[in-house]
Amino acid sequence: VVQNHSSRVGMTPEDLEQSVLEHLFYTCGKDLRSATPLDVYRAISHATRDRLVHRWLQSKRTYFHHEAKRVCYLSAEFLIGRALAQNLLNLGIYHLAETSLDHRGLTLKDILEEELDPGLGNGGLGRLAACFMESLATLQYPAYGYGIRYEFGIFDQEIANGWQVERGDDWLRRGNPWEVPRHELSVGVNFYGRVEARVHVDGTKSMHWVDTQTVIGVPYDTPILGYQNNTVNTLRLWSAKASKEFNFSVFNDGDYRRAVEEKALSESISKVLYPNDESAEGKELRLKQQYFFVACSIADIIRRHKKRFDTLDNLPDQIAIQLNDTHPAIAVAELMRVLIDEESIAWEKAWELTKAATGFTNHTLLPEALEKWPVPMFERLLPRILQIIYEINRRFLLEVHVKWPNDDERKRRLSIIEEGPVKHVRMAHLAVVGSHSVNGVAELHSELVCTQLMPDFHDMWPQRFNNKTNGVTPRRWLLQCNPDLSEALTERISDGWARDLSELTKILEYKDDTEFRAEVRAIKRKNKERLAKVIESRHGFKPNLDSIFDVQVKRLHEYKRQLLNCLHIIALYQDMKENPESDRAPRTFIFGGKAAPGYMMAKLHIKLINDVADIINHDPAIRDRIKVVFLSNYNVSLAEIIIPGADISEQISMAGKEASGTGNMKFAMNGALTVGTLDGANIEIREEVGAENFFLFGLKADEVRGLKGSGYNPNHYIERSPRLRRALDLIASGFFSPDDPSRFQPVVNELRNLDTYMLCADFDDYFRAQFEVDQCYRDPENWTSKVIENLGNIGKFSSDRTIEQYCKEIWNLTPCPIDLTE
Ligand code: 26Q
Repeated sequence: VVQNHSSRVGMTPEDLEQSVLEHLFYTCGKDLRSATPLDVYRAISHATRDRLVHRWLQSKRTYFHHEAKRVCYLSAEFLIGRALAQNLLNLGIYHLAETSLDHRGLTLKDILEEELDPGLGNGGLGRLAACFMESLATLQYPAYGYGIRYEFGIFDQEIANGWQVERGDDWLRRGNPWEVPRHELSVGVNFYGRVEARVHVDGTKSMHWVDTQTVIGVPYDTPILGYQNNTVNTLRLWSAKASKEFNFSVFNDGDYRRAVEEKALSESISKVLYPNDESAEGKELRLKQQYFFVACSIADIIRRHKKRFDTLDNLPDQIAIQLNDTHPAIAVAELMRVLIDEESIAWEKAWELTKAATGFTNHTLLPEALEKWPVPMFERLLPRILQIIYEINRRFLLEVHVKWPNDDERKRRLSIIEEGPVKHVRMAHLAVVGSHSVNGVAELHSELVCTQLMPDFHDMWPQRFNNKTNGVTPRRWLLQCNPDLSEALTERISDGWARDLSELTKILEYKDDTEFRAEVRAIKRKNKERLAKVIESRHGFKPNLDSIFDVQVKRLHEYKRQLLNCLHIIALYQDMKENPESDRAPRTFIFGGKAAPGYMMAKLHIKLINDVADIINHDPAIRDRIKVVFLSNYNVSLAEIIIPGADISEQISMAGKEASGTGNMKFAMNGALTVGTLDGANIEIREEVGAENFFLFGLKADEVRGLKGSGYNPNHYIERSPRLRRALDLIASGFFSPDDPSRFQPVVNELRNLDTYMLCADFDDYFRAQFEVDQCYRDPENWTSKVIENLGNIGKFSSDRTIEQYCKEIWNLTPCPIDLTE
C-alpha cells in the first residue's frame, strides 16, 4: 500500500501538526504539557522521517525495476551533520514547521539545537562524502553510501587552561530518530584462521578460509533526501555484533568471563572513529575496521545483484564502487575473494570485473598519511586476503616486466609489497592496480599525484589518472546556514541557484546596485552578530562588529599553518604597541579546529594561540583593535554559524600540501574574501573569482619543491625580516607563557632550525597581503564589490558539478527520477 496520500505524510500545516502531536504521544509517550524540547525534536524528526518513507521505498523499487546502475561510495567517514533542518528544507516544509511551532510558542531554531551532531568523520574527507551523498540524491542518481556506524565519533574538544582536552562523543545517547536497523540484512565477517587448499576429483583446486572468528555486521540505514525531489538514497552504516556460534562455544566451555570479554572485543570494532587524520598508524583495530565494513558492503552489493540477475558478468554495468581514499582499498582483494572463492569465477574474469567496477580517489600527498600494513599482522588477521594480494601483485609485476624488462628498481618502486626488515602492504598501490580510474581532488593535486606521488604508475597507465575538483553542497552551505543571503539572492535572481549554482552569475548584474550592496553588508553584519553571540556566551566578551572577522577553522596541522596566522597576529600586536597611533582596521581573529590527540606539536599550537589571546585580549593598550578567540569543539554545526559570519577566510597551507580544501569554497559562498596560497582548490577559486578579488601570497608549489631541493634555511628569511625575528624572539622570551617561559621552545626551535612548512619564507608576503586586506576593508564599497564577485563566480564549487563529472567520466551513471504515482 502506497502511503503517499495518507494524512500521516500530508504536507498541509494541519497534517504536519497532527503527525507531530501523534509522535509526541505514541513515540515519546508525552502530551504537549509534559513535552521537553528534546521530545519536540524527536516528534518533529519522526514526523519528518514519515514523509521520507514512501519516497525511500519507491526509490528502491524504481532502481530495482529499471535495473539502474548505482554507485556504491565506500568511505570510512561520513561527516553528515545534523539532519532535521536539512530534511525539512529538502522536503520544502521548513517554513511550515517554523510557523506551526511558532503558533505554540516554540522556536524551530531552538528545537534544532536539541539534535546532537553526528561526528562520524575527521574533517574534509568525511564532509566531502556527506556533500556527495546529498548531491547524488538531488541529481537523482542511484547511490549507496557504505561506512561504519561508530558508537563514538570524533572526540568532543574542550579547552582547559588553554590546552586541548578530549572527551568521548557519545552521540547516540539520546537515540537517533534518523537510522533504521536492518537486522535481516546482517552479514558475517571472518577474521584470523588459516587457508586450506582442497584438490577436487576433476583436478581443480579451491581455497578455504577456515577456523575463523566471525563478527556480525548489522546495517543501520539513514535516508538521504534530494533537494525538493522524490529521490531518497541510503547511507548504510555497519555496526559490529558478536556472533552467536562463537559465543556459544565459549559459554559451553564454562568460561563465562572470557565469553563476555570476547563478545566485547568483537563489538569494539565499530566502537570509535580514529581521530588522527593525515597520519596512518599501523594499528590492528584500524585494519579490522576497514576490512569489517568493506566485507559487509561487498557482501551486500553481491547479495542485491544476485537478487536481480542470475549472473555476475554484468556486475560493472550495474554498480560502480568508489574508494574514498585507501581506507576501503581492501575492497579490491575482498571482491576478488568473493568472486573466486564463493562464486567460483576464474581469476582473469574476476579481475576484469573488479577493475571495471572500481574507482579510487586520493586525498593526500603527505607521505605520513599513506596507509601501509605490516605483512605479519595482515597475514594473521586476514590470511586469505593476503594470499590474494600476493597473487594480484605477482601478475601485476609480470605486466611491469613485459613493459620494462630488467628494470628491478622500477618493480621495487611499483610493487604492492614494500620490502624491508618488515614487509608492508601499500594500500595506495593496491587501489591503483585494482581500479580503472584514479583521481585527485583539485587540478594541482591531480597533477602532483601524476608527477610526484605516483609517477611510475602514471608512466604505466596515463589514461587511468584524472581530476575531479571537489565541491560542497549549496543546500547546506548556503541555503541552510545563510537564510538571509539565500533570500536576498532568490529575490534578485529567483530560486534556481540552489539546484544549479552556476546561476549565481546572474547576481553580478547587481554588482553596482547600491541597494543590493547595502543589503549584502547588512546580512554580513547580522551573521557576525549571530557569531558574536556565540563568542560572548563562551568567552565572556562580545567582539566589535565593525572589526574584520578573520577566520581559520580546520583541523590543526602544521602544513595548514595556523602558526603562520598566529605569527601575523603577534607581529601586528608588536607594530601596534610600538606605534599606538598606527591606523589599522580592528580585527577579530577566530580559530577553531581539533588536533589529533597524539599530535603534540599541534596541541602546543592550540596552547600558543590561547596564550597569545590571553595576553592580547587583556592588554589595555590594544583595546579592542585586536581580539583573538579559539572556539572549542569545531564541528559541522559550529561551522554553520562561523562561516556565514566571516569577512576573511584563511587558506594558508604550504603550496603543494593541501589536496583541495573545501572550507575555502564554503567561505567564498558566504561572502568572505580569501587570503590564500596557490594551493589545492584555492588556485581554481582564484581563477573563477578573479585575481583582483583574492588576497594571494606565498611560494608556489614548484618553488617550494625547488627550495627544498636546494637546501632550505629558515634563518636566511629570519635575518632579513625584522618583524618575523621580533615575533619569534617574543615567543622565545616566554612573554606569552610567563608561568612556563620555555613552553614554546619546541615551536621556536622548529621554526629556526627546520621550518618544515616554510612559514619563514612566506611570512613577509603574508604580512603584506594582510596589510592589503586592511586597506581594502576601509573602503566598504570596494570590499562589497569583491564579495559580490566572489559570490557570483563561485558556482563551479557546487558538489553537484563534481558529482556530474564523476557520473559521466568515471561511473557511467544516468539519472533515475522517482515517480510516486508509478
Ligand atoms: C588513516 C589511517 C589510520 C587512521 C586515520 C587515517 C586517516 C583518516 C582521515 C587519514 C586521513 C584522513 C582524512 C583526510 C582528509 O580529510 N583529507 C582532506 O580531504 C579533503 C577532501 O578531498 C581535501 O579537501 C583536503 O585537502 C584533504 O586534506
